[in-house]
Amino acid sequence: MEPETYRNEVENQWCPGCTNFGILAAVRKALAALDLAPHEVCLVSGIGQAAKLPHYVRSNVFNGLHGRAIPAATGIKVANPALTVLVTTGDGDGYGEGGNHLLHALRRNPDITVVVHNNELYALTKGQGSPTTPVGEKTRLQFTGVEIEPIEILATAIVHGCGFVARGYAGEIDHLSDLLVQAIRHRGLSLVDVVQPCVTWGERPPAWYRERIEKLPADHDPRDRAAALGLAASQRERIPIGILYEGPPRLVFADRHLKRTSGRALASLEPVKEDEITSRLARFRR
Ligand SMILES: Cc1ncc(C[n+]2csc(CCOP(=O)(O)OP(=O)(O)O)c2C)c(N)n1
Ligand code: SF4
Repeated sequence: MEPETYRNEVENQWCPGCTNFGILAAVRKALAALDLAPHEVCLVSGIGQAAKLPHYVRSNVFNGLHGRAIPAATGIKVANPALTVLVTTGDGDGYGEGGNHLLHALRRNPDITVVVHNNELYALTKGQGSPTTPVGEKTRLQFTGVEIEPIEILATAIVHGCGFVARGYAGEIDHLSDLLVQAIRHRGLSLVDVVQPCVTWGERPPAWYRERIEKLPADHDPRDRAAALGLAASQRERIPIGILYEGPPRLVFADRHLKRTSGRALASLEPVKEDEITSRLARFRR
């Protein structure tokens, strides 16, 4: 496979120069590196600029409600475990509206990869503060500055024993694509937070982030929970990128279901006949 394999004809709606293009390139590159055919992949999203990414990839796509990508992705993976399932979401969609789903996905451990385009704003709705906007930052809505602390979601993921927790940068396409390859290979929930400056509404230009981004030192051990927690906290002066944490193996959500169905996934079963559904519904009505 080549990254071009995943290109389609859908017209792109992002602003010229948007750093989301870097994430799109990294996703296509990672899928090619894994030699996955488009029909073997399902990209799932909610609403937002980040959530448009699946529109621009030739693969299976499910685009649902704001913040609700994770439950859909979890269901898709349970129904058809052969699919590689990725969620692409924003910090608003994924950590705000969908924050509750992410928290419980950390408990359920579905075998999906969640890629968060973290531009520290609600960009599609014109730049309001999001759960990751720093305190004091002035936005289109918070004229005098954001007053509440940003959410520490990577630290939360580590505390919950998430098997793969990483931070990438939209401007480091090769590095990000390599992170995504490893995240997809990991069996269980993988969370990849991607620093993604918004060139239209963001307070700081990509150059501000570029100066602060630094790859994790080669001697960082991702199994070292205490070190990972230190690196996960929102950082303004140095922004470390790489695999922060790899938790111990845990039972994967779909496996619980496969145990109950003797290993048969929903996608492999014969469709239920209409009169069988009618008779089951009739039993509930009694
Ligand atoms: C239930 C609901 N609430 C609010 C909205 C309006 N809305 C659409 S996109 C969006 C913000 C998305 O922000 P984020 O997830 O950070 O993605 P970005 O656009 O920054 O990539 C909001 C609030 C909506 N579509 N549905
Ligand atoms: S508003 Fe920001 S995040 Fe959205 S497309 Fe434009 S530059 Fe990209």
